[in-house]
Amino acid sequence: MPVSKFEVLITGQVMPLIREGLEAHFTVHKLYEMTDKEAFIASHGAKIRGMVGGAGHGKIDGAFMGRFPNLQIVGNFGVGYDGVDAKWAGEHGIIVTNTPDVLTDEVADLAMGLLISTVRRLPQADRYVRDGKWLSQGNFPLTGSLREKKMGILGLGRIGGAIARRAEAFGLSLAYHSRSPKLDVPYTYYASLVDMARDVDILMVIAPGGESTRNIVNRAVMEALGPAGILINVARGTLVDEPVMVELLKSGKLGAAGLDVFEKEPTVPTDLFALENVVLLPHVGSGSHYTRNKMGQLVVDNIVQFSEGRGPITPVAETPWPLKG
Ligand code: A2R
Repeated sequence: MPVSKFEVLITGQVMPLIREGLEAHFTVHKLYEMTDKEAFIASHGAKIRGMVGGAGHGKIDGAFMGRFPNLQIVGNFGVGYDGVDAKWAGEHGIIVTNTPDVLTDEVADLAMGLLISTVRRLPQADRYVRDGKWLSQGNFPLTGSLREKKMGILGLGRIGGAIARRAEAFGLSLAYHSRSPKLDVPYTYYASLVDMARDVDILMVIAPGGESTRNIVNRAVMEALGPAGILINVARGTLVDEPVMVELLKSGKLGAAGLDVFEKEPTVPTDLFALENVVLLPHVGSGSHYTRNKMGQLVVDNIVQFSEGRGPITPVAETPWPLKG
């Protein structure tokens, strides 16, 4: 039974844990099930105080949030919240929450798995067995190695730090690039991404998406990484200039890539399908039952706690709690 007049809109499909968790506390409206969404917004928009984004809805931008005059909080499923205009929200007194920390180790595990898969060609080796080539063509070709390699991490935040700790255990030398140097880590800081790319064997991308990082991994960076270089992206497709990456992978000017994210998901550049020097994953970084449940619960808990006047648990940087002004 709903226990408050705090009404919540879910814009697209979400996991049942989120929908049921919200329904236990609030009157919940599912925009994605409505045939006449415009009519609903016109008649009920003013009642909506909480919002949760969902698959297939697209960006929750200022124009959309502005149609809900009493909107107070938007819950984002994921640590990356480039799908919500948090700056606009902050300027209009709306809190945005994300799901940091609970997915850090899962994404870091995936990043290391993708790195090893790319260097040691595990998916290619699996295909080799399934295609009967072990029998018909003999042993699988030798691969690259992680031994004596240096990895540069773009974005040494929560997840980048967790990847670095794992990489240390694998014996990799480490460097990083972020907006500012971290005082408490022993890794080499590069103020210039292209300089770091020139000095490392592996570039691990794990910084936020959005306009400030769009195409930060550009032609100069990928050419600096070079023909033996390995690019791993577990952040957002927008950080890498995708057409240039495809061109460099095809021509051999970039050695290999392991990609969990793409610019226009779920569309992946089809040129990549024919390349043997890439490993492609369908954005599964946090995609375990365990971690997705933790993320979903945090989405619910943020809105419940906020509705009870106790403030959000994990507001994003652009909408600190309590809101200023
Ligand atoms: O602000 P800094 O100096 O602490 O650096 C952050 C870095 N970063 C950037 N580095 C270079 N150029 C930029 N324009 C830039 N903007 C941010 O990314 C920090 O080292 C890192 C982000 O760390 P966290 O905020 O702790 O994020 P977390 O939880 O590690 O997740 C990273 C991303 C998400 O935004 C999703 O897109 C993806 O991983 O799943």
